[in-house]
Amino acid sequence: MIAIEVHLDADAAAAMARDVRAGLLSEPKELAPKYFYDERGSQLFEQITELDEYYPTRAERSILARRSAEIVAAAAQPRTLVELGSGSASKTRHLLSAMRDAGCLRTYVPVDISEEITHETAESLVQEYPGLAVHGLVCDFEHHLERIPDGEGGRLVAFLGGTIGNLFPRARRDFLSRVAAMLGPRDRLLLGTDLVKEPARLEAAYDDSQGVTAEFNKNVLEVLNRELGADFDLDAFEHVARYDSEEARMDIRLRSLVEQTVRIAGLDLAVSFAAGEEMRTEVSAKFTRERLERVYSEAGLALSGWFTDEAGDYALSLAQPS
Ligand code: AVJ
Repeated sequence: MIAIEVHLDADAAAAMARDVRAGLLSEPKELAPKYFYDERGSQLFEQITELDEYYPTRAERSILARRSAEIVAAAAQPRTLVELGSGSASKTRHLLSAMRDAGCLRTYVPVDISEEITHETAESLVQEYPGLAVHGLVCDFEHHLERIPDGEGGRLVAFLGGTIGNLFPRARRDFLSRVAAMLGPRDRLLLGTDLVKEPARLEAAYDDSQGVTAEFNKNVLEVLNRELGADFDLDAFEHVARYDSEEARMDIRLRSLVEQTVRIAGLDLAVSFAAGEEMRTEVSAKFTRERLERVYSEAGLALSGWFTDEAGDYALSLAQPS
């Protein structure tokens, strides 16, 4: 009942080196948020999701806990649940249970970058859901969407957690267009998005009083020190999290506290920072229903369902090919 395919880039290390070089040489400097998530970074993100100030994970979980049956009905009783960035699938069980209760559940397709977690998740789910087939894919789903198997009887393709917010507009449109191209007429996308709200609450969610988010942000420097032999001094940078209301996104940076030169041995590169210079490490876009309708329509999708938590802080939306 379990089949797992691995499509990992042989040259992930080379891709990282290329990315980091380009980012450090660009003006302003920039690093991609995917490099946050080594083991320590993943642990720190887990801690973030438990902070009082960081509401998105709890809000999304409460929508799934309360409304999965409605979501499954609105998605026309899909037989297959595909999950992009499945991880430990902790929130997914609400959807799987609703599909089981509706009598439509056949197959779960977790797509994740971690082979170990995908195996563990598959093992537990086949025990929890007797008869469930798991067809896992270990890959970077941003690049390997085409590998996702076709499903008879409709697929629900879930992309939860608000990770879409990390993409800049062009990358977001490209990604959603490719999702649209893989969806058949019976398939639906289920997308998690954080919503626009008062800047003070947004900024608190990304600059918590315990400093966990600051540590998470700085951890990317530790990743570069280890993977690329860099000599970043984490104490020479500070965490900056600002809401950009024009672009409707959180803008997260590391600010150099002093004038300094950092050496990245693995890239054979030395990079200078001015005192006060900021390097962007992440954006996290916030949406309204209208904005999301526009984003969908630019990608060949149409919004067909809208589910928020009681406070209206976060949305899960359904979309279908238009
Ligand atoms: C995992 C991308 C959804 O943007 O809220 C949390 C990452 N960064 N705090 C987000 C994050 C700082 C998170 N996502």
